Amino acid sequence: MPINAHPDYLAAEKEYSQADSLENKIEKLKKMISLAPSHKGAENLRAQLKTRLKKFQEQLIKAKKSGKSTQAGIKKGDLQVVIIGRTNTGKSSLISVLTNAKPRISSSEFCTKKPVVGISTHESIQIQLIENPAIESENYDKGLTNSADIVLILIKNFEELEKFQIQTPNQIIVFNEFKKIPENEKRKLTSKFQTKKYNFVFISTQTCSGIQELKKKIFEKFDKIRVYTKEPRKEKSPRPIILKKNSNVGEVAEKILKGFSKNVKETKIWGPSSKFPGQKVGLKHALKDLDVVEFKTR
Ligand SMILES: Nc1nc2c(ncn2[C@@H]2O[C@H](COP(=O)(O)OP(=O)(O)OP(=O)(O)O)[C@@H](O)[C@H]2O)c(=O)[nH]1
Ligand SMILES: [Mg+2]
Repeated sequence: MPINAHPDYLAAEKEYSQADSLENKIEKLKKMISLAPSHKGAENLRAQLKTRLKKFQEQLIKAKKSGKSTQAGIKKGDLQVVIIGRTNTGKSSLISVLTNAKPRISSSEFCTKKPVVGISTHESIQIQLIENPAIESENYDKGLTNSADIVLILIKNFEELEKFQIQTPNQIIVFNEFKKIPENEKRKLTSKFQTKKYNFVFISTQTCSGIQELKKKIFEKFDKIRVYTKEPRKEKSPRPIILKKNSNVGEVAEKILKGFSKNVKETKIWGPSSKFPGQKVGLKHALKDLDVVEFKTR
């Protein structure tokens, strides 16, 4: 090793190579720079690292401005819900109630520094939930919120809501009851939410009250349909395919496999969009939630 680097530097280099987001890369690169050898022979190395750091920092500014997600490695699911809120509103608690994710839950502030991803299964479909780090922190990922199908805004009191600039038609206000709210108080809050035409639900991540109602609301809000597929003389698929509303038969085939629609010889359907069970339809036939589609290929 010509530059004679310290083992700490090599360890930092390894961490850098494993960094999964731009922010993370910058952090690790800074560490590498601080641990890089200071002798003359390593001048080139130090210069290279600094140039790289500058490049990443510029990329980050650009990404933040454009509102694109800077997180690598989160593959967007068909149904994606992002939880946002101020620190200590119970975002990590909520994602651990709803999904298989086990993030750290703590009364110390800004505990979650990177998005947490979890999967929730509801009526045989999988929903991807993500906890976005606290909205008032530098780790908050705006791009993630922008690309979500549904945004859950988690609050502990009504006043918190005033601080949110985000207003999307696909948001649900989730009021986390840290202390049980008396019924008369709840009625007052409910009318406040209703005046503002908010879609809202009261929950508690501790007692799990309201969690079923929240799941139902999430599910209803997706502008998607579930379509089962089957092969002739076989049972329908155990899991439905998720498609946007008004998708047609051709789009189902393409979702199974790109180019598959060209091989389809005949299609039969069962369910809400069919006139009768086993109706033969063309590729342009628009489907409805819970239809079953059977493809016969050439
Ligand atoms: N009493 C009560 N405490 C709760 C409830 N939900 C969360 N907490 C507590 O509130 C604190 C913060 O919870 P977290 O789930 O870590 O909050 P967070 O929004 O993820 O916080 P950061 O990621 O640090 O921004 C923890 O001490 C939780 O135990 C609730 O419904 N009732
Ligand atoms: Mg958290």
